[in-house]
Amino acid sequence: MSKLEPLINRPRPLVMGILNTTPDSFSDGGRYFEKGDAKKRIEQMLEAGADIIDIGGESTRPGATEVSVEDELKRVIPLIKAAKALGAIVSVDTSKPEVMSRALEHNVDLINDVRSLQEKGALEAVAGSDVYVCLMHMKGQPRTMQQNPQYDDVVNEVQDMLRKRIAECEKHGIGRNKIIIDPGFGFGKSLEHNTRLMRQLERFHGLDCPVLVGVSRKTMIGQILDQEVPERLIGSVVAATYAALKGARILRVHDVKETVQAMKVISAFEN
Ligand code: 8Y4
Repeated sequence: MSKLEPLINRPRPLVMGILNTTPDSFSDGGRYFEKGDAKKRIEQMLEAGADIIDIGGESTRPGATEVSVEDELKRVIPLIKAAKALGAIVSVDTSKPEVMSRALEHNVDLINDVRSLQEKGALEAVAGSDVYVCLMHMKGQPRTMQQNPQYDDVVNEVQDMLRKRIAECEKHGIGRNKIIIDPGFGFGKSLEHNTRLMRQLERFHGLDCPVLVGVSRKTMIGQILDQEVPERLIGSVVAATYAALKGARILRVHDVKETVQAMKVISAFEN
C-alpha cells in the first residue's frame, strides 16, 4: 500500500515540496556534489513538514529547452533514490513513459504529469501499477503556451479536459481512487484565466478527485503584486491558503515551512 493512501484523506491539505533541479546544475561532472545538495534540500523540506517531495528533471518554463530521456533519467533517478532512502513520499514530475517506468521500479508514490498522460505510451506505463497520478490541464505546449491564450469559458474548458483524461485513465484500468486533478495554473492561461480558476476552484470537486494546486512563486503572483520571484513568498502562501479554503487537497510549493504553518493555523480554527 502506498504511504500516500492514508494521508490523502487527512483533513489538512498535504504540502508537496518542489525539489529544484535546474538543467545546468546537473551536468555530469558536478553530479556528486549536486546530489549532496539535493539530499540536503530534501531533508530540509521533510524537516519543514513536507508530506510529498516532487522531483522533476524537465523544465516546463516558457522557452525552456527539451530534455532527452537519458538526461532526464540521469537527473531524476539519483534524486528519487535519495528521497526514498530518507523515507519520503515521492512524486515524479515527468511526461516521458520511459522515465515513469524507471521511476516505478523505485516505488515512487505519484506520477505528476503536466501533460496528463497524453504522450504515447504514458497511460500504458502507469497502468498495472498502483501509483497515484496527477492529471494537469495545460493549453498548448510549454514553449508557446503563454502567447495570448484564449478560452470561451476557462473553467468549463479545463473541467471538460480533465473529465476526458479521467475517463481515458479509467479505460486503461487506472482507478479514479488513484487520480488527482490540477487546473494547471499558469499553463496556457492569462492572469484573468488563473484568477477565474482560483475563484471557482470548488467546481472541480464535482469531478470527484482530490485537487492539487500549484501557484508557488508563479507569474500570476508576480502580476498581482508587481514583484519578482524573490518577493513572492507571502503572496504564494496566501494563494495556497485561499486554495486550501476552497478545498484543495495538495499544495505544490517552494516554501514548505511557511505553507505548513499556514495550513496548521487554518486547521486549528476548523477542527
Ligand atoms: C518559479 C519557479 C516560479 C518555477 C514558477 C515556477 C505545476 C506542476 C509545475 C503545477 C503540477 C513552476 C511541474 C512550473 N507547475 N505540476 N509543475 N501543477 N501538478 N514554475 O501547477 O513551478 S512547473
